[in-house]
Amino acid sequence: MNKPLVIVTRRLPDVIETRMMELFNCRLNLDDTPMSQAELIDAVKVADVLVPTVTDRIDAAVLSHAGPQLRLIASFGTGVDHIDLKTARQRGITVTNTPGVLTEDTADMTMALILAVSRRLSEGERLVRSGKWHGWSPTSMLGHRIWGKRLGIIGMGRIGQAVARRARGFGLSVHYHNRRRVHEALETELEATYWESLDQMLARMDIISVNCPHTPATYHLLSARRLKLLRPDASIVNTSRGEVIDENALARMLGAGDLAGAGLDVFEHEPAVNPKLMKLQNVVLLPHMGSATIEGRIAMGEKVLINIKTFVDGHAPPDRVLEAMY
Ligand code: 8YV
Repeated sequence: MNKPLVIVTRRLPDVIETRMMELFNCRLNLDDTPMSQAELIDAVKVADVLVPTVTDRIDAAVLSHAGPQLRLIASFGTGVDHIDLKTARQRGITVTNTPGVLTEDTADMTMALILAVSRRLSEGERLVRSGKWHGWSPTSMLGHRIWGKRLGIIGMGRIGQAVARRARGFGLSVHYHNRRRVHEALETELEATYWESLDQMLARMDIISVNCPHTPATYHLLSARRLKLLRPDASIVNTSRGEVIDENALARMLGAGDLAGAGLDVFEHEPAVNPKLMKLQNVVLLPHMGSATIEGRIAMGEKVLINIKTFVDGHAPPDRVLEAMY
């Protein structure tokens, strides 16, 4: 491929866009609003390489319009649930992502949410900003100690492991459920206890952290039935994908006091947030910012550049995504 046409759906860090324009015939979406389906269809008709983000739904309908020149979808992000991998494979389109470089930032955000929910940080800040704080009292703004509590991690991939390492420093005991048990040396290093049964783990934890990808198998993994297994004093944080939790059931339980709290960085229908969640005090709501660091975004962009460059030079890109991984 000679100077392939690369269409980038959202604005990326300046340094990445500059390099992208040096290397490729690059078309940027200058107004940075998420592309409509019609715009995505126009893009796949002409692009040799598409660089989408989580806000672009690259489904079978969009891909059915792809011209034969579209050979690579180099996604800017780790999660690939917005891309129909099967249809891409059937059409001979390679898909890449950006794993590894947002692990630590997302794990930091997970810990931030655990602390924010347990120690009521958002509520406290709202109180101060409201002007209604009348000073210290022995009984006000009491949260829950996290030291000595049990953390159940759902999904012990890179991010789950990074959460586990941090959690030990906060005095949490680490438990996990995963499709496959991790190897013994890693389990020992993380001091993590494996639960083959998700149901049994849920019933025993103080805090649950969702760190698995969204796939057909994990859609509503935390269903209404499973959420009811949690203890009423338990809380839940999610820095993965909203679809892993039945958000309506979660909102109902939080509203009824059947769960202590939740910290959510992701939602089922982003950017829409369930209005029931909006009304609750015991919920911390963040705008999908788990990986939002300057360093992380540049590293993600560099990965996208390497994936495209390697591919157009005729080699296997380092971060090729295969359906079998999900
Ligand atoms: C990214 C994410 O920023 O990488 C992911 O899977 O969820 C985010 O943190 C986003 O996907 C960018 O496309």
